[in-house]
Amino acid sequence: MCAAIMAGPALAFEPTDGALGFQPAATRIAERIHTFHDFVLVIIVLITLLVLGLLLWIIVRHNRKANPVPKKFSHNTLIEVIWTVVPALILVAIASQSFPNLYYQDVVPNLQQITDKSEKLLADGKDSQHERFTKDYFPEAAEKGFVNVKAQGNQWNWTYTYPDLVDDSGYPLEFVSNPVHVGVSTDGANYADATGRSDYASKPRNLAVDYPMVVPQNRYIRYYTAAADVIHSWTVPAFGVKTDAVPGRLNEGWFLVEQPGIYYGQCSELCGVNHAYMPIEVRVVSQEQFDAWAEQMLAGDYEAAYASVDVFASNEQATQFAAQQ
Ligand SMILES: [Cu+2]
Repeated sequence: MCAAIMAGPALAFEPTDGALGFQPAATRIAERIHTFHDFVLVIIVLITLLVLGLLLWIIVRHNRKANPVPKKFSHNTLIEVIWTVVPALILVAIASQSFPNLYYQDVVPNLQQITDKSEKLLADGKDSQHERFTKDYFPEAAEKGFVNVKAQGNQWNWTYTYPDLVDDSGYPLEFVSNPVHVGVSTDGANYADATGRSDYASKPRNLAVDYPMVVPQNRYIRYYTAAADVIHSWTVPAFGVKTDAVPGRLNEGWFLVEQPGIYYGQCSELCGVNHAYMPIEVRVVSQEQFDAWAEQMLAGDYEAAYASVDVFASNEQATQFAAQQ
């Protein structure tokens, strides 16, 4: 049991009361977004202070009493050059940080290139370069290939499909992920009826689902989004991931999570009356747990599969467990 807990989800990533800032980053994508956010925040604060200072200066020094006879010049070439060039440079500075992040997140990595580059850097003895490279790229995971998952938005739940996990008749693993609670009540009658579980009171409201998306830790996850009816958006804040799910289109993205845990998100594109009640729950588990879960799901034993990844009865327990580490 102890070993099972040790290997199980250890952190809960969800909104918390009174929190300021982002949920902790669970992926390199989110880390880079947070760094970029902090960088832009400094620029924003400096500009705001400058504008505030100029305003105060004008209010105090150039009001009617302090400055009864205003000067009447209409041009100042130097100052016009400054207020054109400096903002342009600020925008270039922001873009220089923003575009690499966009590219990093938007382009699904070429795993072969990652493996090759990692091997080449090591072979050339460029250890420090290799260390920097492995901050953003994960050669060990790249060697294992992608885990593919499709998230289809429906009014109002998500369907997850694992095209690589195929049963004996050739059908891929596919299941619907329904919310535990619907609406403002914490009543989970539908959930209890459907699953036979009675733990709905301990689940985070409007975040928990009956059958979560499950992925292995330290693997490149390539996800696709699609929609059955209207536009939805598949979002997990701790991953720094948000991809529109558009009817008739297939969008894609990727993430890699090192830390096992329970990660929550919500549909982030207004999609109708129950938009607030189609949450996203991702459980990141060890490869062994993932394989066992997949086998049970393919065999149709959803409850046993769920139990195998539900090492913690509640997120509170998961958080407490993580705090004790
Ligand atoms: Cu939606």
